[in-house]
Formats: sequence, structure tokens, C-alpha cells
Amino acid sequence: MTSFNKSVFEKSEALFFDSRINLNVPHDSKCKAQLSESHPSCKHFYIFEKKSVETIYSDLLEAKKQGQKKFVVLIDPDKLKLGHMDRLLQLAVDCKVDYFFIGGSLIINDMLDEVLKQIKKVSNIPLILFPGNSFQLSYKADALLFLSLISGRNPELLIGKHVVTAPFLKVSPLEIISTGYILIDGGTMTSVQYMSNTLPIPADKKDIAMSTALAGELLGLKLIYLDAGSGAKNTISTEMIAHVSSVLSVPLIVGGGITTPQKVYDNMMAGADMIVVGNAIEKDVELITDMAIAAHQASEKNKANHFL
Ligand code: 1GP
Repeated sequence: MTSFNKSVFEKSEALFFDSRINLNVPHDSKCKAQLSESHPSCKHFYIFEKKSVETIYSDLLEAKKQGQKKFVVLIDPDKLKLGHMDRLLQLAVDCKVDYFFIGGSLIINDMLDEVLKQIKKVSNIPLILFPGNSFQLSYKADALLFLSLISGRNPELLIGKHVVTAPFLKVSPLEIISTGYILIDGGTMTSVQYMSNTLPIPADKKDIAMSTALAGELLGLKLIYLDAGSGAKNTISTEMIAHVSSVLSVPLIVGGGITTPQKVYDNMMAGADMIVVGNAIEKDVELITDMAIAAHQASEKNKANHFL
């Protein structure tokens, strides 16, 4: 059982999460419901056994050490056409997609748990929440990117929301992976730019991107995510990826506007450890095959170069 300070937890807003958000707590033995005597308005809260090993993050670190690359499919539960779901999952399993990121700027249709449940039924591909806000949480996922928007100067997205959710996350079964999220100008106003009320780093300012990423790593963030935003007109340049990657020890995620297998390959060879594709696959699910092949080729080539 995880150790946590009950009094801190009881004072926290997090106690009320289970009545405000449909967490769909799994009915398995890892979960123990307890009555909350001090908060009659809240029926119960849950304490989970925390995974003792950070499985996903250890895998990512090991992959980086070996020069191995990871291909990630982003699923936005609001945009996913349910008719495409079976095909998407079949291709993802066949093509050995490494992870699913699940999230969106908003989730309007309340499909988060349903999507997670459907994926779990047919695949063992780890599910990582990539939340657009603090309501996009589900215990059905395996891990959560605990995002700090370090390219922006909006205190709520740097630390504010984190304070509110931390006590809840501490006792959740999710593997929590702190992530420095860096928005790069992709030539169009993206949802994340609008919703976060922050300015992206200009696409040609690679020193600012590099210094921001480095600051994130030095602050102890475990991943850095360079994102041009979903559906970006311009992808992040390979020059910027190479520049940022050259100073980092932690894994580097890159996404936003990637529509071709060649771009997946080039970005990986430039230094991205993980490539995320959402929009293009939403439009044409068959793209998964060629993108995954490109990712595996980049991974093999990079692994071979790594030990030369
Ligand atoms: C967005 O990086 C992701 O946050 C993926 O972007 O949807 O444009 O592939 P796309």
C-alpha cells in the first residue's frame, strides 16, 4: 500500500474527484474503497497500490540508451470515428505501435473511458494519457504525462493545475511521468495555443527551444515534448530537433503536423526518441503501416550507428 499523508489528502480538493469526474474505477483487488468520515459529501475515496517500478519510463530510458526509437499513435477520443477503431487497433497491433497517447484539447463526448476500454480489450499496447486539461483522467490508462507547459508563461499550466491534482495522482495507480511540454509555432493557431493562452516559441528560434528544454531537464522533468500542435501546418524543423536533442539526456518526444512516413524517419534520425502522430492517422488510418515501418527502419539504423 502506498504511503501518503492522510491529513494532506483529506484537506485536498482531490477527495472530490470521484464525484466530479467519471473515473470508472476498476473493480479489481488492487483497489480498496474506504469511507471518508471527515467528508460526508464525498461517499468514498480510493487508495491504490502504486506500481513499485516505473515500467514505462524505465523502458523509455533503456530504449534511449540503446538508440531505439518509439512510434506513438495519438487518439483524441472526440475525433476518433468509432467505425475506424477496430481497423486502427488491428493495424497498431500488427505494426507493433509502441504506445498510444490518449487526449485532446477538450473531451466533449465523454468517450475517454470507452476508448480506453476498447483498446485494452484487444491490445497490450501501453496507454498513456496526454491530457488537455485536468479532467482528462482515467484509471483505465497505464500512465499519465504530467505536463508542464514550459514554453509558456501561464502559471496555471506551469504549476497551478499540478498542485490541485497532485494529491489525487499520488494515490492513483497511474505511472506519473513529468513532462516538459514545449509548444513550437507550426504556422497556424492550434487548439493548444488558444486554450493555453500562451505564445509558442517561434519556429526559427532553436536556441530558445534548446534552452527551454534544457531548463526542463535541469528542473527534473523526465521527458521533453516538442509539439507544433495537432494539425500544425508546418512541422518542427529537423534542425531544431537536432539542436534540442544534442543537449538532452532525457527522452525527446516530437509531434504536430506529421503526415508522411518520410517525416517520421527524418525526425527520428534528427534526434527525436519518440514520434507522435494523430491527425494524419485520424484522416487515413492505413498510414499507420508505412509510418510504423519508417519508425522501425529509423530505429534499426540509429541502433546500428549508436554503437559505432
Ligand atoms: C499533437 O503532437 C500531437 O499534440 C500530434 O499532432 O495530430 O498533428 O499528428 P498531429
